Amino acid sequence: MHRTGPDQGGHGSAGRIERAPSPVRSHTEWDPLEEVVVGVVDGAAFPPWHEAMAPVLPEQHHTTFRRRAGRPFPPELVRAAADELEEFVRVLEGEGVKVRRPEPIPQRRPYTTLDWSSTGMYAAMPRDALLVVGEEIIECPMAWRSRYYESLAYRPLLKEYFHGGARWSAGPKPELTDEQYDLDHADAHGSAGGRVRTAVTEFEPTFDAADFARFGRDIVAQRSHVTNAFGIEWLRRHLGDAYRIHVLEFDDPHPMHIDATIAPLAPGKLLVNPERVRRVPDLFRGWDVLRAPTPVIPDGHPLYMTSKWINMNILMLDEQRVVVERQDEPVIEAMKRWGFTPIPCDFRNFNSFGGSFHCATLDVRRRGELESYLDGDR
Ligand code: DAV
Repeated sequence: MHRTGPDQGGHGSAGRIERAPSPVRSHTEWDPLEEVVVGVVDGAAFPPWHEAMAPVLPEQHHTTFRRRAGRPFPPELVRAAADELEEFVRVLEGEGVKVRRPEPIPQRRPYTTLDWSSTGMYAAMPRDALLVVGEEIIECPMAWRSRYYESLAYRPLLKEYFHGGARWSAGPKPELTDEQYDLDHADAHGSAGGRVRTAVTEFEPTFDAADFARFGRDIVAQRSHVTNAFGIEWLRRHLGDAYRIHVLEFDDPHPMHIDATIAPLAPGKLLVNPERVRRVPDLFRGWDVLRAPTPVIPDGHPLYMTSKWINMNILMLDEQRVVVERQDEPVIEAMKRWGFTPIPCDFRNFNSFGGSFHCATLDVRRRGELESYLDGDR
């Protein structure tokens, strides 16, 4: 394969400056990270209750969500999570990564469409709202009404990246009318093994970026309670022939976001959730499959929106360095055993908001070229 390195086509740094590359450029989850967006928890609020959220929120927190709908997350938790985000930013900067932050927008101000009204949630998880594929950054047509305007917090960055040469696009803005939801999803609960009946219908395309994992020319996707087949097909056609989207199904009765189910660590190295990946898909033939250690997050610690498998939601800084939760000894030890260099950072309070290091970030730029890494399907 012909490889075009950043230094080719010119002599020394002068040549590089003449061909200023797009500020957005990322093909994988593991190439060397140069610039990243880290979310914020400022103004984070419980969204208004909507039945489409029921299949993914842990059942023990449903009453909390119903009771506190539209109200702020507990201020002490917001403060603790914000402190952890600051530590995370320092860790990333210390490793030479340029960190950008969204501009907080009002989350509790009501908005309406022709059909419904809602308030927002937060700008904590850029991984959900925005998808970077190569030099393009895509605003996702998210399925939750409370996330309808979430990408506005990133607009100053999106405009800057566009002016710098990035491609900027957005999925078709969904109406999110009642036809978008299958609210009679009683059998969506606990149907591991069978096909999960999801909370979203095929009325219009919806997807969250976190339902896609990038492996160069191959992108691995899942259908979920927020990502429908229509959304995946829209993305497939939008990206064109340079990419292959593979839709996989896992043993997960509550699918929403693929990044606590599989996590590519480096070429040929895949971290998997041992409960959800019972049989490794043929696509990964020849890859080392590493099983995430059993989570150690105590039962008393509130995880409002995720399972404890958020322990495997790590961020690769390159094929070696990986940011891991400081208290998660088993993950730290496993990473060392597998030959990686874990960089610990406190993040447990942030975890309560529904994600960890991968969710809280969006890699804007990683060094590296567009290549193929998955040959198992050919
Ligand atoms: O528990 O699998 C992880 C990702 C949330 N953004 C879970 C959800």
